[in-house]
Amino acid sequence: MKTNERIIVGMGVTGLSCARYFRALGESFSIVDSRVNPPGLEAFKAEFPSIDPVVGEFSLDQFLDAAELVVSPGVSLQAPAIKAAIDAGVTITGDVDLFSRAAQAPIIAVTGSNGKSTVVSLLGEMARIAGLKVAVGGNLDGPSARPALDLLADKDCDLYVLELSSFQLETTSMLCATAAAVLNITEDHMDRYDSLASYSAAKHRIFNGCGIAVVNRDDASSLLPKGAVASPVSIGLGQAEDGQWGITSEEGVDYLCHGASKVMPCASIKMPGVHNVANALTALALGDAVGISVESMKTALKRFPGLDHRCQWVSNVAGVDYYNDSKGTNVGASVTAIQSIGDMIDGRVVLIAGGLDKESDFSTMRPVLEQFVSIAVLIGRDAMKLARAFKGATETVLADSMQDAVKIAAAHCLPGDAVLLSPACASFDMFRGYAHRGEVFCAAVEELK
Ligand code: UMA
Ligand code: ADP
Repeated sequence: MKTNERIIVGMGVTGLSCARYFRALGESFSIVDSRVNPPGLEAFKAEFPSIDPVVGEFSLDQFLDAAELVVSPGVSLQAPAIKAAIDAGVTITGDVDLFSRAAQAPIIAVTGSNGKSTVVSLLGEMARIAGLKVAVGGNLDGPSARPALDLLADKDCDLYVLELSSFQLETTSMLCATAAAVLNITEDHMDRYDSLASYSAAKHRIFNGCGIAVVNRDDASSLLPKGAVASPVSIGLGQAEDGQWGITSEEGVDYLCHGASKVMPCASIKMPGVHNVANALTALALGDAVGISVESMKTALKRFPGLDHRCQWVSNVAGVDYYNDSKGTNVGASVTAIQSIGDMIDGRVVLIAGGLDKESDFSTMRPVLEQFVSIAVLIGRDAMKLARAFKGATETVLADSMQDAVKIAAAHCLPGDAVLLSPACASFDMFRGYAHRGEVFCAAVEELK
């Protein structure tokens, strides 16, 4: 017989937001975490003194008895105890599902392998400039990060803008976003998925029940799966058909356009790089879908400088530009960063890459390495894996620390070249996270002066 217990699985940011949500509704729950001493334990006990968290290896019996598991994104649905509960018919949900059922304002949702944080932050700016009360959160991290359920606390909210990861979408059955986008799909988190197809299928759940689906014409894997119900609007870097978003050229000037009508010159977008032109088009398509005025969106595009650690210009030292793309944590992001920076400069790119591999295929970087990169300075636990994959495409050299990597990179530059930190790897082998890695890079660049 089931205990009819609702169990929150995970005591991270998400688990805590779920606990607060159920408490506000007066609904009972228990909470578990597979770690013996999860980082949120003390904070949880202080906030919920009457609830006894269960920590340590998941209990299969407890899960099989449960009525519902509210699973945090960091916990795989393939974990044996979770999988057994699913097979036994226990309901699985997640914070985003709970959020979508409770939200009283339109939702814009964004997923994709790369560009999510940039697009949702830009949309937040667009909505604020248009005078809307907007709440931005979800997977988005950084100083103002808020898990989805915490956004419900904002009273009289006009619009929610959510960044969603494939992990969050796995537990989201019917999001019902007013407008949703899959920006692009390239390999990421292959330590958690058995194939690119299953990772992609998780991402496409964002379109379940959605009004307007925004897809990327230039990335076939972002396109709608067969039988999807949402009406698609596409963006792409070529000419756009009626109702779609794209680029048009007139007298040598490139313009963002909506069908045949010009919106603004691409050069007026403050964020650097051609990938940010694609991000701008997606934000325009999503903003337009919820009725944000084009004038407000143009103003935001002219003002928004982009987020730190994303192709962020750091400094010019001795005629060499230094860019911090520490958030380039997968191969697709680094390929884009190399291409965007490589296209912008007269000289060559000196790449600093490496860290903790997520079972990526680094050989897919070879074409951009050949085209733009004079040397790759490799750091971190999996530096040798990158060195093997890069062999013959560009010269490589190993460095022991970020400081050494920056010094070696500087020594290989000529004026007009650029040094780009875009690791294509996670950072936790050497740093507290990508932001820490980016800060150490910026400090090392300062030391060159
Ligand atoms: N964990 C366990 N056992 C548990 C529960 C968690 O070992 O029982 C581990 C997980 O494997 C993971 C860590 O604890 O290593 C945190 O997991 P979590 O689900 O508790 O994470 P939260 O603190 O709730 O943060 C999550 C997102 N993290 C992940 O998906 C891993 C945050 O995205 C997100 O900002 C937050 O919810 C609010 O929505 C971060 C992230 O790295 C930024 N996301 C990945 C990415 O962007 O690539 C997907
Ligand atoms: P996410 O939230 O999906 O990780 P971010 O906006 O934080 O995305 O950007 C992470 C990195 O991805 C950037 O530093 C850049 O290298 C790359 N990137 C950003 N936008 C795009 C895009 N539209 N296509 C491909 N790569 C991108």
